[in-house]
Amino acid sequence: MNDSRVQASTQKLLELLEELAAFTAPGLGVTRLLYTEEWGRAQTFLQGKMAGFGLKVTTDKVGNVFGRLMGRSPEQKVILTGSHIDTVVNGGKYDGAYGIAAAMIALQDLQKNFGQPQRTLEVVSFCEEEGSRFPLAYWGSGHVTERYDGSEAENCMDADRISLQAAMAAFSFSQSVTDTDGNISKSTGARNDIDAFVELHIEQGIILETTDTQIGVVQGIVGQRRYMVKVSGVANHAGTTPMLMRQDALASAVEMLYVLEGAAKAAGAPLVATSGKLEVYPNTPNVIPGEVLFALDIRHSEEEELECFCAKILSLYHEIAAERGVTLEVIPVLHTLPAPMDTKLSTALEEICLEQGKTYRMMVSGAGHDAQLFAPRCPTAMIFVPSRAGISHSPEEYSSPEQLAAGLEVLTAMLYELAY
Ligand code: HGY
Ligand code: MN
Ligand code: MN
Repeated sequence: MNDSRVQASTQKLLELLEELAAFTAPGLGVTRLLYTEEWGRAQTFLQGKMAGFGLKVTTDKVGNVFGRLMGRSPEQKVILTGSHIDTVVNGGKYDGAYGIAAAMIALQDLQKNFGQPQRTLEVVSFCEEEGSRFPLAYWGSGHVTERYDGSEAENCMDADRISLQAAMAAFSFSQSVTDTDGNISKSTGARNDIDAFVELHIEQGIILETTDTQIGVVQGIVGQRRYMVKVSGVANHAGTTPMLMRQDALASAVEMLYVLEGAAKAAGAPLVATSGKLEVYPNTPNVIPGEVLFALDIRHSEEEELECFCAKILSLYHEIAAERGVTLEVIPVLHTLPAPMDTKLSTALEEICLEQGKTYRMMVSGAGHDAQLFAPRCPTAMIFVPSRAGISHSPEEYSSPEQLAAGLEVLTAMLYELAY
């Protein structure tokens, strides 16, 4: 595309990102959790925007929003592109939103510059990917790819004991998504009419910046295991209980988390492990904690390594619990397999970068993405742009207009190749 066109598209992209960032709960950065009021306003805004772009807008049972640019051959399966609209708490304005906004601009530019595509192109705003509000993740792409059928919603509670089912019921979504045969898709929102999925996303790491590279062509996405670990001891008086007679749930959890860090460092890259959430009960200064709930997020590019590390760490936790006279309950929350991207699509992305004179590198994603649920079902590709200082899941998340524009150009060229 010539410079003035690139500038115009980039300007629209930046405006769209600012508009989406305004749909947030109060506080630092962007907080847009599944089925909250700000989440609903963002999805409603996107439906209006997609319709304004001339796309055929539909939603499904869980509130995924789709914008379709019909192809001349409607009998052929769809080329899907997009990302997730939800964020972490106090997150940035690019994680997820960038992939949706850029996909919308790309479809608009393609239609304007090349007319109707041969194959139907569709942009999706997945309702949820992060797992920030409810103890499960990929609720949006998980329905499209049949990981979930909706029955999981009933017993899945947020921190305020609101069920996913009740939160979802506060929003009414039509089930008007139809597949290429004109059939209404199964009530679960599963789609069997998708021939390829392409996701544009910020890297959320520091490799592209430190190697001064414009584009990351993702070869694979790491596998991920998330758990909630409940340590139950005995709440007691902080002043009168002798040290040797305590069953201190927090001291036990602290030892477990210290062990986690040491074991992850000993295992070495690409294994990573974090505990980003910890709740103490009764959380009162002069009471020995009776119960602690903490999260585990463990990742690796090899499933066997991940399996082995998790088994080892949980067995260590049981030993610590036994020594300290506390009880342990480990609740699995998430298990996603490592996902290789499609080599043909990755090669096509390399060629596009070469044609456009963009620096690029093949890389593995340490972050999980909706793309990893599509990889086992259809050819799937991911494109990264740099994150400043590698920061993400933070109000400091930032990618420059030039970096965002470069990703948009590569995505547009990829979609052109797939659909025209
Ligand atoms: O946690 C992740 O890897 C992603 O940002 N949801
Ligand atoms: Mn993301
Ligand atoms: Mn994220």
